[in-house]
Amino acid sequence: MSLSKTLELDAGGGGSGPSSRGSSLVPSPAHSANCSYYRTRTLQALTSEKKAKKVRFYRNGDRYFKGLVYAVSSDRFRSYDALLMELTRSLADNLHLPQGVRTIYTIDGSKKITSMDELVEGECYVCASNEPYRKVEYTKISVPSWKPGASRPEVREGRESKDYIKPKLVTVIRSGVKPRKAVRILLNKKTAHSFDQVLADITEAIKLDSGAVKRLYTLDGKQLTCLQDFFGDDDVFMACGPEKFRYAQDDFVLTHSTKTPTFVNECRTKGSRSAAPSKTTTPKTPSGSGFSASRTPPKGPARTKSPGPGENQSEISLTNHTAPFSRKYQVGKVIGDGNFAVVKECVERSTGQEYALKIIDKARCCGKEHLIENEVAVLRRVRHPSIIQLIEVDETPSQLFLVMELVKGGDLFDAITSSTKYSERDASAMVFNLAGAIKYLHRMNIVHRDIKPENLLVCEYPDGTKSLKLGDFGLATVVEGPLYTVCGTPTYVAPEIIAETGYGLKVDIWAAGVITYILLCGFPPFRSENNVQEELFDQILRGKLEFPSPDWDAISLPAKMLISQMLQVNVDTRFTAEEVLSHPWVTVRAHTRQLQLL
Ligand code: PIT
Repeated sequence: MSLSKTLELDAGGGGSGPSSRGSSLVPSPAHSANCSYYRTRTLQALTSEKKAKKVRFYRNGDRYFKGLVYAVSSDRFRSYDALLMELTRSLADNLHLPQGVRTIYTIDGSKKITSMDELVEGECYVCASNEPYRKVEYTKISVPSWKPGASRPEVREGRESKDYIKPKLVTVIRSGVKPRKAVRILLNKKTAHSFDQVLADITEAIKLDSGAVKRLYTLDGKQLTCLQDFFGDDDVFMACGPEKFRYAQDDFVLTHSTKTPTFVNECRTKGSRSAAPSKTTTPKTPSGSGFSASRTPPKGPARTKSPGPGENQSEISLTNHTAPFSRKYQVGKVIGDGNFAVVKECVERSTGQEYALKIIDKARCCGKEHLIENEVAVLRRVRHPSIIQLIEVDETPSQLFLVMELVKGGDLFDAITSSTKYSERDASAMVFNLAGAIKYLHRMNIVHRDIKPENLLVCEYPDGTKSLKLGDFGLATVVEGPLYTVCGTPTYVAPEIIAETGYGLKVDIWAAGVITYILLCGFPPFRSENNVQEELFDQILRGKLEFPSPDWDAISLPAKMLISQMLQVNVDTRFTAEEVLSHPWVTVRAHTRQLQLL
């Protein structure tokens, strides 16, 4: 499930789209819609290095911007596309890179970077939209003293833009033998000035037996090296003195996924002595305690648990905000991630029932709150066999938790990459599921706006049959009039979105048409051979559909007819979801599948 490959740009047309801010339509080599699109991602996934590379990014032609340092790793950015999105989020605004970060140049402009693997530890790069590289003495704007071997970290952060600092409550646990101390610290622009100062504050708070806190690690063993590392996906850290960090993941098995230190034995608050829960095991809690056990999506706004006594966030607090959640669920491995969310497997302790848990980092979706609100509001309203079901919602001051139905077969993107194309029967069954989900949404006037293979999960049944479930409602919204917000993913984006003439429900049918085409031949209908987004958009606007030989020679005429109807540039002649569902290519095969199942 993709959580990050989505683009949004307000066209500023006074439309009724949810965003009124300019952001960016971000292209990506991975979405450039040429035939190597799928292979690109797979190769990247295979070769990308796990270890983070510290690199600095400048803005093309910007003489005053001192650059932003990122620790780039395949853990942090699932793809090059996700990195471009993140850079867009941090570097682009109405003035700078208004079309988002689309190209990364080497510092001298001699080469374009096309994958994360090409980034070199300690090097500087220049981010551009589509314009050519502009020569500026970038490295003289800011001396890159953060390079490997540079002495102290204070310089490396002193002059950086600190835009990434958003209020965030972190938990720091003393490493070493149990019982361990843990403290909770609020980081924000007032409390976090430099990496060293935060280390000193943590030292003061946690008082390691071995003296000062020298190093901090995430629970999966990655060392924090700069202030920005506090503001990533992790919010629980291990603090070490000069001694060697002993990484014992099993120590955290019960809790580390929810990032909840229920193994904490001893806590300190500022100005108070320790007062600690004295359990090292996860407490057994009656099911439902502190949490709705209902499978019915709760009505009304997401519940917010207001801080109780002693939970003043400006102090180091004893309170563990996620405790009720981790008592109810055991959280497991990551099954998807993105810019400001991660999806993990989880198990309801009382029933053994497995779910998917989407954890949204509130600090990182600053300015995008309307999208999260839309997502939750829409998810709460929907219930359909071809749509991922929301089970319940909870939140802490820093995170939002969406417990959802678990689908274990991966997403259609991965399925396509491993099997290239499908039989007409399989493809038709998938279109049947997808069109069913769309019909249901459209009846409620909900437009998904980001239908693509990454957002379709594959359900595998014991008899070997498969079906699709639609997820990621991050861009979904209720249609009350023409929408103008430019969003989606280039390969699947409908012409009326690009034309900015106002769009509605039928953009989902267009995307479904693109997916149907890909399912049958393995490549998208509208492509730019040179990876140029303008070229791709031009193809989409023209809507000239071809079924090139030999790939399409063996495909039936009804399949081609249906795709042609779904990919009509003219919205009025484009099929509705109902028309797709009653098309012979779908009904015949759907019936066949039903028979197979009997
Ligand atoms: C799964 C398995 C998986 C991902 C998901 C569910 C995610 C689903 C999802 C994500 C959203 C959303 C709705 C559903 O709005 O790998 O069972 O962002």
